Amino acid sequence: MSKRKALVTGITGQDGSYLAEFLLAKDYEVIGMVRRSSTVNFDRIKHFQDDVILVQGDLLDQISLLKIIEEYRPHEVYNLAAQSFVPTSWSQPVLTGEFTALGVTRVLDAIRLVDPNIRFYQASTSEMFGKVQEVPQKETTPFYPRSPYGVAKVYGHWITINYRESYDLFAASGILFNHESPRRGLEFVTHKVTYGAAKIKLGLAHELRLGNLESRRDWGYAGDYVEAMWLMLQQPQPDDYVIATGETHSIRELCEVAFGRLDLDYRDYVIQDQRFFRPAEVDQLVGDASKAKRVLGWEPKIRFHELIEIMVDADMEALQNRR
Ligand code: NAP
Ligand code: G4F
Repeated sequence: MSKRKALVTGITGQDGSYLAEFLLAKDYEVIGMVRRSSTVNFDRIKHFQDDVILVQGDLLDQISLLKIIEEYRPHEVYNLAAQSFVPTSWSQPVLTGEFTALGVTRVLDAIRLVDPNIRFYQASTSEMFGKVQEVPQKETTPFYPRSPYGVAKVYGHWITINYRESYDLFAASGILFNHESPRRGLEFVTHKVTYGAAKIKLGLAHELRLGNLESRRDWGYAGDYVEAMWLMLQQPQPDDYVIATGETHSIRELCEVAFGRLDLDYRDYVIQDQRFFRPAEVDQLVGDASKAKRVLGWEPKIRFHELIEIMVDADMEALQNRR
């Protein structure tokens, strides 16, 4: 029997790298779409780079998407590419809309034109709930996005549902709450804190400047969450699912755990800085993933404390190896 083929946009990102590893372990042929850049940014995928096919394409370029899908004829397409950093969405709102909103339509149109039997996964987000209308948030909770990023993702979510209903595509939207790992970008708060704490422990920094310490997030482990993406595309019918741990913690608690792992008191080092506050904040997110548990049989394995400790330990090791 020939191998199943999956196209992953955003393969160089945190989730793309874990998903590609997961699919390779399931014996998929993995095609990863990468943007051309003047220097390679394959840090997260270099350990399996030779096991996947990397092809150049961009969410801004319809022809590149059409050509890739036409040439490789994947059975499944995972659209993970996006401008994913919330603060950048205020400084580059139009570009964020082009990548994160319209980019989804470009991928869906390419699928519709080449082969409507291809199964499609859209990387939606708890940021769509924004100023939350219900606690905890589930699939039926109304959206109230609080950033240009959140607004763009609401478009991506609804165009996925619209193409499912208009063209009968197998298109699923995963509403994933924050998920982290040692491969998380350094600008996101978990990694900023774990890396910052490790640098302070090693005498490489003396303070850590952060924004709002009171906002709360439902943080899970990226390695667990990519399995849920795959499960969504193995169902008899396409649908939308919340993926979350059901626990919520503040940035202050995150600091306590990360610095505590290194026997440090975060209050001696963390400074609040207006530069890192947002024009509009999402104060609290906590998800109800009971539908994913019931239908997909999915549950998170790694919880908040363990996750943060894994990240601190990985940062300590990486910084020590660099010395
Ligand atoms: P990430 O680390 O920021 O990765 C984003 C990926 O998108 C990178 O591979 C990036 O390529 C690629 N990309 C950006 N613009 C592109 C374009 N115009 N054309 C082609 N590729 C482009 O994000 P992540 O944390 O892995 O998240 C994956 C997806 O899940 C994103 O859509 C994100 O919005 C969504 N999401 C994430 C979370 C979370 O907590 N991590 C939660 C919910 C939803 P370069 O390497 O070239 O920049
Ligand atoms: O880590 P963050 O930047 O993640 P945010 O905004 O929740 O977005 C992430 O999760 C979403 C899922 O809900 C994804 F869709 C999105 O792509 C991304 O992966 O910020 C988390 C919280 C915010 O309340 C922020 O105000 O941390 C607060 N924070 C406090 N100080 C900070 C900082 N965030 C950052 N990045 N840097 C700070 O210094």
